[in-house]
Amino acid sequence: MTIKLHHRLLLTGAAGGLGQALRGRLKANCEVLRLSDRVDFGAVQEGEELALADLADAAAVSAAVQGVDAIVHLGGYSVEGPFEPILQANIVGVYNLYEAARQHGVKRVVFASSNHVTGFYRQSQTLTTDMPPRPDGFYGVSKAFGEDLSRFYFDRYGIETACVRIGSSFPEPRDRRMLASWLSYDDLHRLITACLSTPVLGHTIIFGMSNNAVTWWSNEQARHVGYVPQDSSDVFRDAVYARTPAPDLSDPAVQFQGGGFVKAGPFSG
Ligand code: NAI
Ligand code: 15L
Repeated sequence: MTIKLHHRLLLTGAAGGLGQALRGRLKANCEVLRLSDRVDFGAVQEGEELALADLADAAAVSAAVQGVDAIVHLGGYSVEGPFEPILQANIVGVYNLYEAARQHGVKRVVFASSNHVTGFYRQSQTLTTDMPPRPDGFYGVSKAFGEDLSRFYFDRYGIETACVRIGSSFPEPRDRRMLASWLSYDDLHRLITACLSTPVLGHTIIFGMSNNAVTWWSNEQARHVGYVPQDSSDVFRDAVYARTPAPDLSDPAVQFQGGGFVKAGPFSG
């Protein structure tokens, strides 16, 4: 059973894929779940409230943050793409969120970072959380900005953040790459719960992955979070191999951890 440590919890990006997956699960963590996105998603249920906000709109973000005890920040541009919308959603947006947290005294944030912060490391490497970012596009750069900004707000204002470098969180791994990067929805919820409940979080980077046999990432430096994954991509391995072609080892999408993101674009227009 999850202990309800928070009275009111804010979930941004609530209308997205992970937001919808977490909406029901996070009700176990709080008395009131405040759902935010820039798109409407219909009626709220018991124990929920709605705060529509575009992340680029500082006043709307401030109103969404006011009165909450902690934030799970999933909202944003979630793939590689042109710089301008990434700038607004992920760079201006994360600044607006942390300024609102500072002004309203919110002391803990779980930030949905991404494996694309380190997408230009090779699939033959094992990363620790203190290795330098090697973003694989504008999207990865924007998440690296969020990680740095949250570290500044911790050092200066004491706002604790877990930067969860989510791998690939979908119902099942879609290809061979995701056998390494997969994070089940239940493990994502376990990870967020651990980040919200560990006594001292500090500013922590943690890879968001299930207990997959093939892995590129070590969470050895984030043991204080207490995240213990229960699921594994291994049960999907045979089916994934059966439906996908053998990898072309000369393809950058196969060589690098970021997969297809490393060759997306250019988006300069
Ligand atoms: P998604 O694209 O399905 O959901 C993102 C949500 O953010 C959408 O509902 C969208 O309306 C909202 N949003 C976009 N721009 C906004 C803005 N300017 N203002 C307010 N809301 C805005 O993405 P998904 O898969 O649910 O991912 C959630 C978060 O986790 C994202 O930040 C993504 O970068 C991150 N992530 C997800 C991974 C995955 O495997 N699903 C992997 C790594 C990171
Ligand atoms: C991400 O950061 C994206 O948000 C998600 O849609 C997937 O593409 C994931 O990375 C991945 O690397 O599989």
